[in-house]
Amino acid sequence: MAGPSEQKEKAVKEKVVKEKVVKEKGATAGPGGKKKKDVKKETGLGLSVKKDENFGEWYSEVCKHEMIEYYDISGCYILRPWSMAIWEIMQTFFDAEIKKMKVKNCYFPLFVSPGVLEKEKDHIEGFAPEVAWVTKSGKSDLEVPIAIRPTSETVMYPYYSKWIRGHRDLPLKLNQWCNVVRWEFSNPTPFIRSREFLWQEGHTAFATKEEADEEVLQILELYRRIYEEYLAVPVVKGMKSENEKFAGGLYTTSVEAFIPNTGRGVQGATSHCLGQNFAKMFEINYENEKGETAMVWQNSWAYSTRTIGVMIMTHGDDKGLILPPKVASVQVVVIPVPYKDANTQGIFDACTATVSALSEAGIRAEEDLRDNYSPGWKYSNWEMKGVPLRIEIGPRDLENDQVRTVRRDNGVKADIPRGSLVKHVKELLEKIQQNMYEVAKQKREACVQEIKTWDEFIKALNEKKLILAPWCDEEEVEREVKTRTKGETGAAKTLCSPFDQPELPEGTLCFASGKPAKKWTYWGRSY
Ligand code: 87F
Repeated sequence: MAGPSEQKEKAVKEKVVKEKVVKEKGATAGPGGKKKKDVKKETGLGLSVKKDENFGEWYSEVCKHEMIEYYDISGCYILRPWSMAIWEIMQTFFDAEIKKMKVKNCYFPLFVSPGVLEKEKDHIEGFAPEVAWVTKSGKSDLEVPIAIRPTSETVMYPYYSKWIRGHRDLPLKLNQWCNVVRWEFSNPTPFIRSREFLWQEGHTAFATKEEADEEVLQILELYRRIYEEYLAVPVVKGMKSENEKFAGGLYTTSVEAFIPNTGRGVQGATSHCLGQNFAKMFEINYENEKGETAMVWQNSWAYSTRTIGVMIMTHGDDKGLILPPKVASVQVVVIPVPYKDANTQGIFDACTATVSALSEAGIRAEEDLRDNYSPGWKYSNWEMKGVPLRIEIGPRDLENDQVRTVRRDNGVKADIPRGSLVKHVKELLEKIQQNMYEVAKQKREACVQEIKTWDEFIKALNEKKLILAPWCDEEEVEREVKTRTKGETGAAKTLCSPFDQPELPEGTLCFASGKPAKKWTYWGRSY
């Protein structure tokens, strides 16, 4: 029988063809080679597809305005300032929070020597086909090829072993902000599945399991806050199944999001308790208070630029992106609406004064005074880019000492007096943030389907539901469900068992095996 790594190699070969197709779709024609559709796109007026009609194409188009640029290596994307700014805002939040927890930042090299990578053979086996290697320098072969980190356990833990000697060296809490490379072969998708991505990886070591357990949940809560408070995306906190957990660890917790349009779950971030598995492998021992040799308990945790993809998929509409105010690099765009014989300079000055007042109050505002575009064109362009609030200033607004606000999330317009500009704009931005979360949550709730039987499960799966099912929690049963649901669009699997468990009445049976159910678990296809 083929081992996991052989199976993956086979899958790899099969998918190369697919990959080429994706690449062609992603690439835009160069100068002189523009297709009609591309020219239309470049005017910035409107998307060529609707979110409900062709989600994949819609997503790709939305990303191109101006979050990412496709690159000439499949699965790699350029993060443009519009998306990088979002990453930086989340980074500022998370970095400050982990520093409060006494986590320190560090940086380890990008390269891994084959020896160390081999060391944790067992858990690396399934991942091996995704590891990228450097085999040459210039034209000559390297004596020993070196791997590019897909994650940094093997890079870091040899040094944990060196640095941790006595109980006073614990806890050791390190984090690094870096890029990692996983040579994925399944359908690359900007932000969601790319071959190189940015993340933070936290790696901590403790004397006791209790301390490790506590940190796992503290970090998970920060991940929930990134999604819910910053990206306005509702997530479920829960425990991964034995099949879906990080194989090298003890248990894996995650935040899971759901994309109603595709009916797919998406793992938002993971916080693992590694137990003592890596401590054994890398001999991370220390002398405890009693003078005995003891092994550390470890955790690792990460979130990546995937967060941005989940946000785009959740909120975007037929006009383009919708950015939650808390992560938008431009929260308010101010657009002059001059008329032929109106006081154009007065309007421009009012725009500049508005931006100054907002900026001074800590609101990220910009004016668009370009004279080569009409106001209407600018409206669409900034809508496409997802700016949460637009302010228009025309002759009538100048006369009435007011500005016109237009919300990106629901299109609602309001005239507000310039005298209380800052107060009103702050309130509006908070309302937009709140409303985006509420709307996303309602849409997700509408997709949740509680089921009890196999038939109900299959029906709900076909209806793209987020399935909540009583489960016996047996690995073999999850594997069977995967086999039985295999098809074009991928198999169904567990997403997580929510920490917040609904009541499970005595005698409830597993939907798949008919054995007594142990817990409620979310199931679905996933990214
Ligand atoms: C791909 C290639 C090689 C995921 C891989 O989740 C190894 C791996 O170990 C691999 N893809 N993983 C699991 C990563 C686990 C863990 N690492 C630290 C995290 C959080 C941060």
